[in-house]
Amino acid sequence: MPKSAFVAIAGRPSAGKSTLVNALCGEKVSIVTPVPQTTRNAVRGIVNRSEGQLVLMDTPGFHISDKRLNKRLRDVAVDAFSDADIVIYLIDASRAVGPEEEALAGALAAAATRLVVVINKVDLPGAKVAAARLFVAGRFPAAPILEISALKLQGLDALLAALYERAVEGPAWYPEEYYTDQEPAFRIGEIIREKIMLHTRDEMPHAVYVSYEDSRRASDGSLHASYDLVVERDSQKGILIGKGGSMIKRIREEAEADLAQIFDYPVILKLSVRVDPDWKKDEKRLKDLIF
Ligand SMILES: Nc1nc2c(ncn2[C@@H]2O[C@H](COP(=O)(O)OP(=O)(O)OP(=O)(O)O)[C@@H](O)[C@H]2O)c(=O)[nH]1
Ligand SMILES: [Mg+2]
Repeated sequence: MPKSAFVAIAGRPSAGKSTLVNALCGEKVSIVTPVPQTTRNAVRGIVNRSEGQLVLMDTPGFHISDKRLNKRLRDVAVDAFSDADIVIYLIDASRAVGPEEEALAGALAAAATRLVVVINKVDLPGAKVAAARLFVAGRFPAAPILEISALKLQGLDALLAALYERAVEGPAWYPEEYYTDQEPAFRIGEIIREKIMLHTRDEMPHAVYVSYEDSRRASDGSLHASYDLVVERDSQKGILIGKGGSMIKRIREEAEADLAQIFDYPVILKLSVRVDPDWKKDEKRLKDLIF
């Protein structure tokens, strides 16, 4: 009888959670940038093997802040840890353990019996693996500790073996050919957001949301999709458009190139920029965007 499990991935911003989901699924499921708090949703990636099905739940990086957006991101992450059968606690060995790690470990106390601790970025020369081990051994003495590099695909077979060992017999939740359950409109919006974050990371990585407007299939099979890039201020609108439209063109072209790898039909984007100074203050909007 095959096994199945929901596996949430917990970690500080930029710990490598989305990189790990993509590495385990072998596909670009979740966007990755060097900017902390890139992921805003509990994005699901699905691993299908002869042992059974793992549904991986990527989560927003756990960050302590009173801002509405951060609170919403934290709620989404904590909900995912609470619901999961197994929780991967991903620790970034390239950074020192600090108050944020302490707070996350505190939030994971309720999941202590379901934890698999994974120390990431061991490929980096300055990786503080011993310090990370000491930290978790003090807090979660019964949890297994594995070492990986999600980027260099090291240690992933041992991690999968540990996850399948903990999964229980049960039905697959998704058809075997699925590696994610995201709707195309959401996925396309995320790829656009990734390009925005990569190219405007110093100016406004968190000021933007990407709003799906509409789409249609052309007779040649291509998908024509319109998105609004919503920013908080006029000055940000200028940055996003760039000189003579150069920035928005670059974002569109790079997103279309990625989408050509993901979908088996061409995706043609129409991007517009608009300003909404209050989008982050609107509780309902945040709930619609961050889930
Ligand atoms: N050297 C190295 N870099 C890594 C590794 N895993 C992830 N990274 C890098 O760390 C950065 C953040 O990776 P993400 O996967 O976006 O991290 P995340 O935890 O999803 O971040 P948030 O969504 O912001 O919480 C990116 O620049 C990755 O390339 C690793 O194993 N080794
Ligand atoms: Mg992420």
